Amino acid sequence: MTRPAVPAVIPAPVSMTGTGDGLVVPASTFRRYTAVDLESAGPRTGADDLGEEGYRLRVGPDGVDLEAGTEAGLVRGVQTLVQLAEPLPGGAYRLPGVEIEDRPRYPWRGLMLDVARHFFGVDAIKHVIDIATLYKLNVLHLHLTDDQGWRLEIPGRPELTGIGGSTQVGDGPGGYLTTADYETIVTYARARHVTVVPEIDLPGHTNAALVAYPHLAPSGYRPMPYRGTEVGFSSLDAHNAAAYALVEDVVRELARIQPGGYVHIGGDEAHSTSDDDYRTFVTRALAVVESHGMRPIAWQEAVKADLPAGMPVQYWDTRASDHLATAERRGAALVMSPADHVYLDMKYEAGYPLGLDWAGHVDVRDAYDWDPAEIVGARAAVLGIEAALWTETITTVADIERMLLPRLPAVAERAWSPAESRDWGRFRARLGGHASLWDRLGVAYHPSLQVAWPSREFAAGH
Ligand code: TNX
Repeated sequence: MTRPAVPAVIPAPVSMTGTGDGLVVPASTFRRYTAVDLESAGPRTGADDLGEEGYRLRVGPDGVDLEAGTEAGLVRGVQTLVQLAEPLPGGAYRLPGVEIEDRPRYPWRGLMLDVARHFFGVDAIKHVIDIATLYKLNVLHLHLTDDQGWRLEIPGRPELTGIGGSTQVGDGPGGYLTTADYETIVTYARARHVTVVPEIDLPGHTNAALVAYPHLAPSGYRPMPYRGTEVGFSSLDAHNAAAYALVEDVVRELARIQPGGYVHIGGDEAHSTSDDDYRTFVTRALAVVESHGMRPIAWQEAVKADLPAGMPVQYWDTRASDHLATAERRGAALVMSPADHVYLDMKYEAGYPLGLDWAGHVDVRDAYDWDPAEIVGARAAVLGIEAALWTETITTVADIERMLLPRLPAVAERAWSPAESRDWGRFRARLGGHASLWDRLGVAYHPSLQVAWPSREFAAGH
């Protein structure tokens, strides 16, 4: 007897067995992307052994049985069903017989999108959420402010977006999310059990805010609209009470929209802020965040200040290992974004038309073949993994797609699947199997030579 083939589900489930006969379901069961008509999957919540996001899925000739302890678990299981469904001529789908039991390795499986360097609006962000959801990510970190633009409307602060939102890298018009836009995004994400983590980058990366409010700059610094890509020159004045009033207004609005949620206060590359001022600023900003009942997170540089115990810190700059050591020593919870593995704004290879290369090239294997345990000490508290897409060179939705695919599924597998299941040879074949899904969804991808694409013509233009 031959064993039934095991389908190419990404991230790899904890356990999956092919059981032979499956079933054929009508096309109406699947809606575009990630939705399945749950009625026909006979979903049940209340299985309390599956954790926050786990699920159990059985497909056989008699039907589909999806079980989870939570609605989030059901949503994750539905993504597996979407990936299992193989289109048949005529519009129906074939589901293979399988038994799956699955749950994530890490509770934080994120993607950061920079909407400050180039602005992307509601539709583009929803599309990114769809792609992230397909690979069972649960955090969308939005980098909302930087030197080149301020992208979130704040009540009572029309200059932030009216002036600060009018620039971007290059000569485009910029743009910003209204509060209503932002709430639409949060609601759309929440329905998919994805948490939006807004980042307001402080005290550096603030030139756009300073153009709106020049009096918040340290003396001697005259803010001018900035459309370049070099950073590290801007800072809010840590000794100006009005700077903290700005932080207060922003955090109050974020707390109104997502009570009890995260606020990412940035903290990276504040090269023009003295260490003393940095500590002063970050400490006060953290106090503002906490006073509104919100949960702070920051980039790794924030370990230079005193952080509340257990506060998550996002590790990105592999050149600064002292930050990592300090974070570990202090018992910080780490969100792992090592640039040489998960910075999806890095070029795939020399000459790739999009992206940067300061952290080297990141091809699919770099994104897949690593583990947090190889970077941090055994006792470090790893909260999860987050890919990052900075947009200095990214101007269209198709650019975003080509940078995310096929690398984001690789990062997602690192974040969800058991460390022991890591197997590059098998992964590159499973990943190749997803090209037909991307084609069906009309999503562009980079046909990296590292991936074992099924024998098919490389369609020109991918
Ligand atoms: C570093 S990562 C930055 C960003 C850039 C990115 C480009 C981080 C916290 N700061 O400002 O966009 O490199 O790769």
